[in-house]
Amino acid sequence: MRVRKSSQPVLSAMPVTRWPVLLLQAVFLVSFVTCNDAPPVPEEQLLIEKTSVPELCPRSVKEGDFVRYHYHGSFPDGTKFDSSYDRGTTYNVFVGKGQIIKGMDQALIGMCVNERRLVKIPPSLAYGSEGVANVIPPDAILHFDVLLLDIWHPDDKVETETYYKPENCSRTVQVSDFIRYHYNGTLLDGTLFDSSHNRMRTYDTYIGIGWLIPGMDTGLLGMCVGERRIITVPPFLAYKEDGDGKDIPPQATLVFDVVLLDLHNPKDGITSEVIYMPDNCERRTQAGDYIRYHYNGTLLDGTFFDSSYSRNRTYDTYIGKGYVISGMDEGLLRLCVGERRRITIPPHLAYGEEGRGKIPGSAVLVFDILVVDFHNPDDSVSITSQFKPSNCTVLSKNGDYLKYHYNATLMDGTVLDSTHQYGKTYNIVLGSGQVVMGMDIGLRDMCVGEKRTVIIPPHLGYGEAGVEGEVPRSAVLIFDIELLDLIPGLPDGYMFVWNEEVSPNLFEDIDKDKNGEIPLEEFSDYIKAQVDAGKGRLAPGFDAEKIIENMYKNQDRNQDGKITEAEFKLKDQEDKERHDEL
Ligand SMILES: *[C@@H]1O[C@H](CO)[C@@H](O)[C@H](O)[C@H]1NC(C)=O
Ligand SMILES: *[C@@H]1O[C@H](CO)[C@@H](O)[C@H](O)[C@H]1NC(C)=O
Ligand SMILES: *[C@@H]1O[C@H](CO)[C@@H](O)[C@H](O)[C@H]1NC(C)=O
Ligand SMILES: *[C@@H]1O[C@H](CO)[C@@H](O)[C@H](O)[C@H]1NC(C)=O
Ligand SMILES: *[C@@H]1O[C@H](CO)[C@@H](O)[C@H](O)[C@H]1NC(C)=O
Ligand SMILES: *[C@@H]1O[C@H](CO)[C@@H](O)[C@H](O)[C@H]1NC(C)=O
Ligand SMILES: [Ca+2]
Ligand SMILES: [Ca+2]
Repeated sequence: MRVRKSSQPVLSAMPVTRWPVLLLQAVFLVSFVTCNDAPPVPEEQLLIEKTSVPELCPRSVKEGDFVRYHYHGSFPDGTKFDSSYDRGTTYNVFVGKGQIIKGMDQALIGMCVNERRLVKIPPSLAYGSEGVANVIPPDAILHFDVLLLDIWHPDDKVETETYYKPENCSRTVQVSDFIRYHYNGTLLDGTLFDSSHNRMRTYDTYIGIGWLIPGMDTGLLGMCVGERRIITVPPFLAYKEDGDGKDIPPQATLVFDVVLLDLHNPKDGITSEVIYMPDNCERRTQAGDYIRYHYNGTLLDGTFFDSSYSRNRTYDTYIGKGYVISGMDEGLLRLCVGERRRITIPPHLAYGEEGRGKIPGSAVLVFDILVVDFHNPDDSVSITSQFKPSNCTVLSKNGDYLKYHYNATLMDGTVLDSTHQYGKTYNIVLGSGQVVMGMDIGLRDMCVGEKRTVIIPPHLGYGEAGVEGEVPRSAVLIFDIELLDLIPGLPDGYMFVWNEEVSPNLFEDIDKDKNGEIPLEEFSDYIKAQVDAGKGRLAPGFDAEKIIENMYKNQDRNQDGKITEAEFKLKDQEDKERHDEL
């Protein structure tokens, strides 16, 4: 067998431009023979001309291989006697087993896929002196223009070649896993027959349980998310002698370029990985708590799908009540404020086969979360004393006038407010509704000089609404408080009390000019004088003028701007019965 090497380098991409050259050679040969006017001498030797050789030739035909090829068969004068192209299907056959004429059996040896050969076969290696009735005359030399498209061998196995492996490859595909991947499927000659990209979605399937062709069922095993592989599947592990549809011919070797995007098992639960744990964690979330957290959501391959940060606010929800996907409901348990976790949720505990929005069906979700705060609707105010003076006998109670400093923060340390920045104390009458309920509670039973940390759940703070631009919705508040002054209040319901026995001649005492009636001015002067002399007390923390005015209006029964003795007595009488102001 003589193999003539092509004189020029031949580029695999240029078979078409070679074609006219071949034709010329064929014509030249024919004309040479006819010009000589000699009887055609049967050529005894097989002539092979490699007219196109691909750059890469990972495999070449050996005896026993099965091949698929196209050919154009002609006589030396160029007359066509047969062509696979006319039939639209490749010629498929085992090589070296006598299933084809000897010359072809020999000529195919050593060919690689996409190689093209012009083969000239003498009759002794073709149809001899008999020929084939009506097709091949006796002693015919046959020319075949052969293009090889496929090689495989019955002993072949699935071949996998990983060409990219991510740094972290902790979990790999096992039998019965569910996977999502992208692929480009080509025949061995490079013809694309299918691509998941054309459908704009991943291919999603169980693996190893017969949902896929056998070659893929094994070829995908052991992959990790992010890995890229070439999986070469011989036809007997793919679509066999039937092929599939119009794109996969019978007996075709298939080459899949695969990237794995997602992997889980229906038996999976969630996984929860601590990324950061604060030093102090006295309390952990439990079912029924209300939590505020930030999150970044990605798919397993790192594709971002959602983040609380993009909305500039935390995600807030009750835990364990089915308000969030079940995987998250579970993942939010046993967390500390300030903790960071990575929670990985399989689709059956997330958005299932349907997916939602940017989340594809059957996707595993990865949430990186940061716990901002949490509380329980049953929580009361938590009070921790930070400093107690040794003399802590006079304790604050409702009605007391308190002067205190505070630093207010959120649980994550965000500073909300501080009295120190205004350079003066915050002053309130305890129990009068001047501060949120939680603060009223937090300031109770405190003595001057005491320091406390008061934690206020939102239902005793600023509630679900928060304060626009200042306090987030449903936020737990932390107040560090120092009580600087306490002015005891009056008994409940009193705005003025006498410190000592009331003058028996009260009306006369107040009626300074002794004209038998008391205008507001006389009344006001008198009360203020008593307060100054320490004989009586006005409720601290309120506007004295207002209190006195109210007292006066109470006494001036007919509201004519003066109190008469009769009005005074009447009111005094009632008050003794009703325990009211004066
Ligand atoms: C790989 O995993 C390790 C440990 O979990 C982690 O520290 C590292 O950041 C990971 N690398 C990548 C590229 O994800
Ligand atoms: C498939 O082809 C597309 C488009 O050419 C390409 O982006 C992708 O990387 C290829 N490979 C896989 C595994 O999808
Ligand atoms: C979030 O806040 C940033 C900076 O304050 C602002 O630029 C952005 O528009 C806000 N985004 C939304 C969704 O409110
Ligand atoms: C979310 O991503 C942003 C930007 O990368 C990062 O600053 C933030 O810490 C992440 N949050 C969580 C909870 O992982
Ligand atoms: C404790 O303080 C109260 C009120 O300030 C005061 O009356 C009392 O004398 C103090 N007792 C001692 C032992 O200092
Ligand atoms: C508030 O914070 C400042 C600065 O840390 C500190 O000096 C002050 O004592 C704090 N006030 C209270 C009431 O805790
Ligand atoms: Ca008077
Ligand atoms: Ca009157």
